[in-house]
Amino acid sequence: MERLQQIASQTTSSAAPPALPAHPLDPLSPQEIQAVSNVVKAQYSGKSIIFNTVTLREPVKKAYYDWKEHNGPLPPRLAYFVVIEEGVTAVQEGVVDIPAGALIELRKTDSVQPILTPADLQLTEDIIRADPAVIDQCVQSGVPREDMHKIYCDAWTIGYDERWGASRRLQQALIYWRSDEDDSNYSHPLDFCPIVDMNAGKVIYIDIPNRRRKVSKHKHSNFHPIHIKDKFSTAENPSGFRDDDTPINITQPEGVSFAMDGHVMNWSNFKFHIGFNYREGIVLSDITYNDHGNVRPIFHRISLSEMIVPYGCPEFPHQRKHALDIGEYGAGNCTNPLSLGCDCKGVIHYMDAHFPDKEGAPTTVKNAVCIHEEDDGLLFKHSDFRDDFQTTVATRGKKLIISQIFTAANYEYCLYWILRQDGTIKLEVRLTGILNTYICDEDESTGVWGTQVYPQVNAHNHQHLFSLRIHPRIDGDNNSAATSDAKSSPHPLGSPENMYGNGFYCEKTTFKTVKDSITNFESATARTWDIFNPNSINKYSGKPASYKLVSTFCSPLLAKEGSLVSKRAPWASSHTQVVPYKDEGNGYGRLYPSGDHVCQWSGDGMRGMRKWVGDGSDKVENTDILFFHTFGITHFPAPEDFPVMPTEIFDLMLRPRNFFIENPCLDVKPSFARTTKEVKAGAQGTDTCSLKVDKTSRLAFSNTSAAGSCCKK
Ligand code: ABN
Ligand code: CU
Repeated sequence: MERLQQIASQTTSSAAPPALPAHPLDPLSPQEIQAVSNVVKAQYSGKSIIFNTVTLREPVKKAYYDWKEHNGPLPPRLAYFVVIEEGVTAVQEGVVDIPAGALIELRKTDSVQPILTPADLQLTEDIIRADPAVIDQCVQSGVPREDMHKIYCDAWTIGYDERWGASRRLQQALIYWRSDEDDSNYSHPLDFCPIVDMNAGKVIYIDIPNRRRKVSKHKHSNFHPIHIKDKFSTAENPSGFRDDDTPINITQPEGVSFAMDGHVMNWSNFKFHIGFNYREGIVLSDITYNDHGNVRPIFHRISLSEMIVPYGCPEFPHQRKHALDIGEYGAGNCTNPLSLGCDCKGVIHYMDAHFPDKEGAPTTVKNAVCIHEEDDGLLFKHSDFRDDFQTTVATRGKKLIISQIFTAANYEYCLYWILRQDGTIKLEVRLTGILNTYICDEDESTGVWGTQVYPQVNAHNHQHLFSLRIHPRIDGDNNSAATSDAKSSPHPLGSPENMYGNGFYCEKTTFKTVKDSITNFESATARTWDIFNPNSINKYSGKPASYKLVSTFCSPLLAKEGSLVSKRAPWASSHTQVVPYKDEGNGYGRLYPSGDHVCQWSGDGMRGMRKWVGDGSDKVENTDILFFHTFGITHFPAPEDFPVMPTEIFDLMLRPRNFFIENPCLDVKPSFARTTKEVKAGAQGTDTCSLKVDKTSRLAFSNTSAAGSCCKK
């Protein structure tokens, strides 16, 4: 059980406080991070500490809207921190009031360990390279003693191993040999697994399999231009790259159509705040839509709150491979700096992200969040067949994309939050990077648990499951949720109610309690889920204003109930859970469904989603709710995924239904439109797609101008 000890403390700093941010949800500035570290260091003076986390403690919802909508005071500007103290195993966490320069909370939490930071991961590699027992194992694997600089490891949190529990801060080192520095290392996994105590700075154990395997001597498979040349170069094509690659650019001759006021975005009737933190990465808050002058709230907060990548090989110690990447490493901590024209194409606005280093000094990931627009194809179109489609309207849309990419050791997760002009919000995940690999002997079968993707390289089956946390605020705070199933009429063919047998309808089942909300995707009924305000009724349809969650990439969790994986991810066994919102626990309420601290949680006890679900009796109808959605894919690796995976794409969307009284994007100017009367009068109609406006569209195989070619004249 978690032991929580409250230590009263009021350490204050005399230094001038840093400037307040423009908006209470803005992430901490570098100056604020430094100010928080100073307060924390003063508290721990004379002790040896490492900074693990310094981040914004977001204002609770009520304080935020009191300020925003009711002229209330600015919510307190608070920071949450975690430090690791030499010789102390517990998580030491607290809260600093930044303007006051005061430590206002400090506590120790046992039975878990703090999140791993990128600095922790790098340290482990140095530790294992210098360890005599690891060196011996490398020699047994066929790596010469003097080649330890060629040994690399992906340092994973141990997950949970009952031999040590949470008594020490542990990592499992998934270990590889790099034949040379440009080898990605995943072609040459080794067969043993050192366990490293992070605080002691040493290897405490090595898991060695019964069957020993010598490191593969096959040349590594790789993907950089130099390797492509090696693989595919010919006399006619020395580079080895396919030669039909002409550039495609995104141009916006008049600049972007969004406006940013600090972190607040205004785009095509949407207004919202873009936040970013060490853990969830991008957070979208206070999302509203301006419905012809009526500013309507939609969502209070949306983020990816957790994920799990459980591997499916049942042989020890592979059961430990189940990364809860958001809670154990952080989608923010692992985020990449993005580059213009490569990761992000077009006219880009970037946001940096700031984190503390080990000493508590601010560090910056430049260009952590990319914000840009792209063409979104047709938004709507109709032509009248009666005059050969000359009466027509064709309106192109654009989309706003807020994205980040984080590297979870071997994998890259590219996250795109996409807004459409019809009020839809999409989340697209692109999964790329490199498979996690394990060695197999030349004469060994991978069995059903993995696939040989390259000689002597076994890639185990695994899943990528995410928990999307939605805090809805559709037309107000009191919302409900329901399943929405396509059902055929219950009445038999030939009956008076269904004489011709063709009847079907949409069955909505509203969740009254948390228990009702534990549901799964059903492909047979094309199940979607509605989040709605029962008090805001559409005047045409008579149905409540809703946002519909359309999500079909819904793999079931394959680990058994009661397994370590299912216990540590209590949210992953069902595709939805709805719980009441509460300002409780570690500050801002109910954020993390595998608990506030995930590393080395055994999965026992009441925390995260298990605690929030409780006995399932909490009411979730017409109240302030949190909607959690588990989605993702099951990955059976194949050679096409190696040596680097072509992006695998999965997505979901939240669409307005019965929210507007008509198509909400009728006011987007069409590319081309002519009414029947205009056609008859030979009039021009509306034309924004000819080359008078679009200077770049042209015919592919002609140099002549194609002015007006998109539209029949
Ligand atoms: N996929 C596990 C992981 C993530 C980040 C860093 C190291 C390991
Ligand atoms: Cu995968």
